[in-house]
Amino acid sequence: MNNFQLEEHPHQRLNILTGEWVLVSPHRTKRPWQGKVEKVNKDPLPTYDAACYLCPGNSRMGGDVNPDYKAPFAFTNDFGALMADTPAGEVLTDNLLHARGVKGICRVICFSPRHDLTLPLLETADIRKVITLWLEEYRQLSADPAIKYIQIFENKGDIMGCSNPHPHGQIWATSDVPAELIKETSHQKRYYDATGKSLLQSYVTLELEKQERIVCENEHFVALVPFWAVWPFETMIISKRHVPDITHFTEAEHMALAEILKRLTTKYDNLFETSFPYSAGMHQAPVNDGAHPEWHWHMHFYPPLLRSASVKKFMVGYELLASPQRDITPEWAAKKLQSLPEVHYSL
Ligand code: H2U
Ligand code: ZN
Repeated sequence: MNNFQLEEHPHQRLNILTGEWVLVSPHRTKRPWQGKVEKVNKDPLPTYDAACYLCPGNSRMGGDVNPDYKAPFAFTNDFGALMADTPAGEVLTDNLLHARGVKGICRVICFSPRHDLTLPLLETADIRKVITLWLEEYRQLSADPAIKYIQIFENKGDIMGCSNPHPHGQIWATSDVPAELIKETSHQKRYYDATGKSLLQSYVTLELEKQERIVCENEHFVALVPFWAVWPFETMIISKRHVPDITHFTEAEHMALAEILKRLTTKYDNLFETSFPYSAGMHQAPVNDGAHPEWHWHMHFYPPLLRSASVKKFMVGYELLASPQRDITPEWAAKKLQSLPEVHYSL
C-alpha cells in the first residue's frame, strides 16, 4: 500500500548538517525541460580596467594603491563589516534585548591580476595559487586567539550583490562562531559522538555508492548536489578524506581541489552559457576552540539561477515564512550538471 516515491510525491528532505527540512515538489516538473538558453549578451571584459579598484596598480576607494601584483593578492577590506578593535561588551535587558560585541577582520582576495578571469577561466595551476593564499590567510587569521571562526567565501555576479566583476572573494574572521556553523558543528558532533565516524564521510560513501547526485569527482574530492539541496543547482564539494580544515590538505589535495573547482564552475557556466552567479564558501572547524574531530571540511555553492541566465529562483512567500521549497529534484539537477561539458563554452 505504500506507494510513496521521491520522484512523484511532495515530500520533505532533511539537511543532516543543519537539521532543517526542505519541501520538494517533484510533480511540478513533470512538464518537459523548459530551460531555454537565453544568452545574456555581455561584451567580454577587458583584461585590465583602469576604473576597477581591484586591478593591479589601481587606487582603491579608501585611498590605498594596489601593488602591481602578479599572483593572487589579499588586502584588508576598506569598508569591512567588522573591526579588529571592537571592545568586548554585552547588553542584556530583561532577557528580551540581547546584544554582544563582535570583533573581527574582513579581507578581500583578488583571485588573479586579470580583470576578466573568473575561476572557471583560470588555469588549474592558478586556482591552486588562490588555494595557497586562502591557506596563508587562514593561518595568519587563526594566529589571533580571539578569532574563533574564519569564513572564506565568494559572491559572484551582480545578481548576488557583487559589485565588481574582477574575480575576487572575501574572508571574514570573527570572535564568535556564526549561526550556520553552530548548527553544522552540533549535527556533526552528535553523529561523531554516536558512531565515531564523520557524518560527511558516511554521507559521501553512500552518495558514491548510489551515483544519483554526483556531479563530478577526482581522487580527493566529490562535487554533488546534496540530497537536501534548497537552491535549484546547489552543490557541495566534499573532501574524500576526513579533515577538519584546509590546513590538513596535502599538496596533492590542493591540486585536486583546484581541479574540481575548475570543473564544477565550468559546468556551471556551461549550464546557461553565462558567467554563472553564486555565493560559495568553505565550511570548516572553528579555530582556537579546542579539538573538533567531528568536523569535515566542505564547500557549499548556492547559485540563484533556475531556468536561464536571466530567470532566478525567488526565495519568497512560503520559503521566507515557512520552509524552503524546490521543484526540480536534486537528482535531476545533478544529472543535468553531470552531463555538461567540462570545457568552457566561451573557448
Ligand atoms: P563584493 O564581493 O560584495 O563585491 O565585495 C567587494 C568588497 O570590496 C566589498 O566588501 C570592498 C567592499 O567593501 N572594497 C574595498 O575594500 N575597497 C575598495 O576600494 C572598494 C571595495
Ligand atoms: Zn579589475
